[in-house]
Amino acid sequence: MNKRNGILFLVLALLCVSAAAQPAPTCSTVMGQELTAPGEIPSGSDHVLRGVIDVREENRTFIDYRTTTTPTTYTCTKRLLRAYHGYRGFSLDPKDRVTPTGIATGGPTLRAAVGDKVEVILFNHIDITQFSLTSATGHGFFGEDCDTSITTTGAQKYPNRSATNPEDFPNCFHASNTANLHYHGTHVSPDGFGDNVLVSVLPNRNLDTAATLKFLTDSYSQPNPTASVQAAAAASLDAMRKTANDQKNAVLTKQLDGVIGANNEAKKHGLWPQYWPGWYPTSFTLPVDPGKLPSMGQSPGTQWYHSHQHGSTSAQLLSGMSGLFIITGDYDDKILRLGGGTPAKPKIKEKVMIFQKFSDQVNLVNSRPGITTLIEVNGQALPKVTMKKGEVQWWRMANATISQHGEERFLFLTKAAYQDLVDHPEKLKSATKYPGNGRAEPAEPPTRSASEVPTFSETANDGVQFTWDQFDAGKEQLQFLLAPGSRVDALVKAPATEGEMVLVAWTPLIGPKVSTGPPAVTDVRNIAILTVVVSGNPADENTTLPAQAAFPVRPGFLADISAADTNERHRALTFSMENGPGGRAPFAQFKIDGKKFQEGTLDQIMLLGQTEEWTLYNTSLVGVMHPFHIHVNPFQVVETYDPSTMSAPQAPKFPLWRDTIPIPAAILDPASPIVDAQGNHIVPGHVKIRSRFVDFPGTFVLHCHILGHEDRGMMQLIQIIDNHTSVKHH
Ligand SMILES: [Cu+2]
Repeated sequence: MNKRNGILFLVLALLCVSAAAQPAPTCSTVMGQELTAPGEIPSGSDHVLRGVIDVREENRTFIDYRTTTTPTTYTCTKRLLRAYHGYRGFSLDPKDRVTPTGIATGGPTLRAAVGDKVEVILFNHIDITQFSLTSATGHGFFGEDCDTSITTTGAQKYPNRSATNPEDFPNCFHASNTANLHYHGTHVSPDGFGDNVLVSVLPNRNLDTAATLKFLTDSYSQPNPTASVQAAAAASLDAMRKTANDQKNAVLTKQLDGVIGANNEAKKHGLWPQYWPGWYPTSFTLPVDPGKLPSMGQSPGTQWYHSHQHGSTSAQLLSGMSGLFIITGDYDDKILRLGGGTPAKPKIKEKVMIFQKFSDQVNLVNSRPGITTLIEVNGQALPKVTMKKGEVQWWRMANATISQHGEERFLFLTKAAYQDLVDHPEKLKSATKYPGNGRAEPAEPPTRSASEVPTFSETANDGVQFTWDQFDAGKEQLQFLLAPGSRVDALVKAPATEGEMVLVAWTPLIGPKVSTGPPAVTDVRNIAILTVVVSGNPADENTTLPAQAAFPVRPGFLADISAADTNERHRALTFSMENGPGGRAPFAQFKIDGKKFQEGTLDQIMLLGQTEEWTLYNTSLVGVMHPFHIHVNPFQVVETYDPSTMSAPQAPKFPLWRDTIPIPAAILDPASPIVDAQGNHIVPGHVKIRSRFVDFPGTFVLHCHILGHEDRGMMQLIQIIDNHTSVKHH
């Protein structure tokens, strides 16, 4: 399965968009090659997905587009990155490895059906001498619990604390060597060995990995292994502490004392231990449709997984610690029959794509100026997708970047229009308008038509399928919107004429001023994702979009939630970005309801089985749309208000199910009575959502999916509690 391992030494000059006289460095990362799918860990014939994800650091290459050189150039960069190495089965044998080495790329694609069991063992073998030993526990063992970075002159650049910029633990970048797994888009328990993001798997290079692998493999066949697995973890943490003490590593010994103490404290209160000694076994079943509202099943669709260690989610995703999780069911069964094929032998081509950016930066503050990391696809830079004239392919795309804009327009440009923007970058900038309301109106993309570029007919958002009416109303569009954390499935139809087109993430310039908003893109090459080459007549390829009879039927558990269903249970949450020195985003304070994430405090408590309506406000001015994400249960978006484009809130004709929704940014309006923390009169943007908090009581989080915001506090700890009890009083 190591398809890309052998494809080395690509000459970057293959890409005719790059300037002349390029150096031709050798690079393990392929550029301009036909897109290939990541290696997969599928379910077995017994409906159990068994796999190992091993976190290790490795020197890996990726491709940057560099604007500091003359001429500007694509550059192969080699950095020490942490990575998810994937293995089929409970194995660490290289013959079972499905992920490449040496190339910056995501983890393996997990593929399981609704109803299947998922058993994935996570190992953390990160070398703590390579990645800063910042505290996972925040007990002040090091004097500085946050990751630090220095300027080129040696001054401390991060944290750069002041009265308005406290950067207090745990809401600062930290614990970059500690890992876990979040199964984003799954409807499973957030507790125990489920989709539990409240565990921290510590790096443990001294682990007897073979013995641990055997122990965990055996545990999966035990009827009730929790107690023995927890006992083994406690013994393993004691062994880690003893080793640290024997090696006279006082700092690590002290940290492990804190870890063991925290776990003992949790145990005393009947809570799940937070800290794990370099390993963690996941075990959950993807629930089938129970056919009984308000209970829900697992939506078949394009889900994904990623690291969710608070303080390091952004750095770890930039390292590549994310992968696709394709959950199959009736949805894909129907779509794979398009054009007369079968799911086993489809005529329609299914392309899975994970969009990632790569960087080794410790945190978001010390990014190297002049280098903008490209959005790579499946670890490939500017890959090529070949299509026949009029062919319809099925693209399943997950946005694993940590984009600072909150949402982007993904659209195709003709090669000629793209080249024109390469040659005339001033056209991007001069077209941007600043209406003076705290937002910018970015340049419109060049005009294009369905006869020139591929169209998108979306079949699902965030791994939740559309109804026929939703699909039919939104067919053959020239763009789709995609936020970090979100997914889009679309039937992509090639134009009837031959040619080459470039998919771009259109965010040329956003923000009140370039200097204070999120990083502006001034060169179209920094937002190019892939090229489509259309050539030849279709022979056996699918060329059809589905008719109603062929379209998958949305499961009953995804029935629309009405206002009456919520029974007047309303909440309002406000996402704010309070600017620090200079108003620059890296020093802003990221809050929900005026507070940063607080350990030990539940900010929202919902009752199991209840349906609620929440209004999510965004008071941020610099054009940033915070993508709201909540674990466990998807929600339906029933109202949107973007004050810069709407005179009143709008209800969608067909409310979409999502698990991540960007909240439109605020605008300045002197007549508004609403005043933000900086004293500006503003009109906030908002979305209204409805959700059923069903099936799984437990403790989990909601947060902004711009993960640099989450790491610094834009997150809440929440709980669903079961209000059924055996207590009687009569
Ligand atoms: Cu945010």
